[in-house]
This record gives sequence, structure tokens and C-alpha cells, in this order.
Amino acid sequence: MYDLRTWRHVFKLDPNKEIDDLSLEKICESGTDCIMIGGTDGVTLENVLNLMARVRRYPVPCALEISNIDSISPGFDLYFIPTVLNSQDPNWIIGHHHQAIKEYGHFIDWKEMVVEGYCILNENSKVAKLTGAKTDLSLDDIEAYAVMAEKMLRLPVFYLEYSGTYGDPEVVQCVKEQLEESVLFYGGGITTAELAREVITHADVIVVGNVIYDNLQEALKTVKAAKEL
Ligand code: 1GP
Repeated sequence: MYDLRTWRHVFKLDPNKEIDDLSLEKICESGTDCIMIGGTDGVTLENVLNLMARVRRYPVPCALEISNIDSISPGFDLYFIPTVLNSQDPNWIIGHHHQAIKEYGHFIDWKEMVVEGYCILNENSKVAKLTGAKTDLSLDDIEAYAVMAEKMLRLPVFYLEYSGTYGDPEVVQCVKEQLEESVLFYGGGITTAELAREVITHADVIVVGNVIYDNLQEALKTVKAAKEL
């Protein structure tokens, strides 16, 4: 089993985006702690399986972050199951999960599942729109979600998600101070080593996505930045 407490860096690959073999090799051999496959739209069983098979050539842990029931496949090392704590639609908190367990519960190996309590904070992101996230939150609101994730729901991961934009490091710091057990993931807008270095001083794990496709060299530098602390 993987100890998320030792992780610092995750690359999130979107199965709906193209990545050539050489770029993928560099990402997989970068020293990152995990390749997480996940996205918001256009995630199909076909593109998930295709990307998994390509990542599987490398010894790096490969996880699926489940975005819809139809694209779940066996063969990953780990499965991240998001629950969007600040969604206003119960489907994204427990509804889809309930349906999935009802249909496939007997196949699930719970030792491979990691439930992530998401707090989505970029109102313009696709994921905020899709999940109906209430993003106009005060710091007190955000901290309360973190405490709820850890103390009430006992979730292993609390995920501050600014997808597509760089968040507020002070928010990350304050949230970190609320957590004793849950591992704090931060994702959103990490486009340089400098930003990676800034967030990792507060977050336990940084998740780097878009910059892989926009500027591979900068993306690769975020690994060392996250690990040198
Ligand atoms: C998205 O948190 C990740 O789910 C990473 O965000 O794509 O902005 O790096 P970016």
C-alpha cells in the first residue's frame, strides 16, 4: 500500500488530451510520486485504458481519479474517488458514488481506494461548473470543510482545487494548520518551479496538470522543486 504522507508531487494527465511518447516518458521518469489519470470532460474507457497502458511501461505508481462510472477500469495501483464537499448537487457528494457501489460494489477492493474531500475554489473552472460548486467561500468556510473532511468524515485526503488558476498560498497555509491526519493536496495553476516551491511549503502534495501540455520543461522542474524542501 502507498503511504500518501511520503508523497510531495503528482502529475495529473488528462486522458482527453494528446501527449507524445517522448513527453510521456519524461513525465513518468521525472521522479514524481504518482501519475494520476483524470479529467473533467471527454473521459472515456477507451482513452483511459490507452493512457494507462502507455504509463504502465514505467515503474511509477499509476492511479485513476474517477470522473465517471463508465470509464472505471481494473489495473491501476490506486483509485482516487473525489467527493465535492462544496458542491450544491448531492450527486457530486454521494449520489454517483452510491450508484457505483450499488452496481459494482462487489468488485471493489477498498484497500486500493482513496477518498478525496474536494473543495473547488476556481469558479470559472470546468469542474466547478460541472459539479455546481459553491466557490464564493470565506476562509472560515474553507477551513470548516477541511475540519469536516478530517474529523467528521475521516477522509485520507483534503484537496484544495483551483484547477486552471493559481490559488492563494495563505488559504493553503491556514487550511494546513487545521489538519492533523488528512493529507493536504493542492492543485491549480502551478506553472513554474517557483510556484511549486511556494505551495509545497504549506501543502503536503502538489498536483500539476495543465502545464504538462503547455510547457513540459517547466512542468518537469516542479518535481525537483516539490521534493527539495
Ligand atoms: C486539476 O488540480 C489539478 O485537477 C491541476 O490543476 O491543471 O491547473 O495544474 P492545473
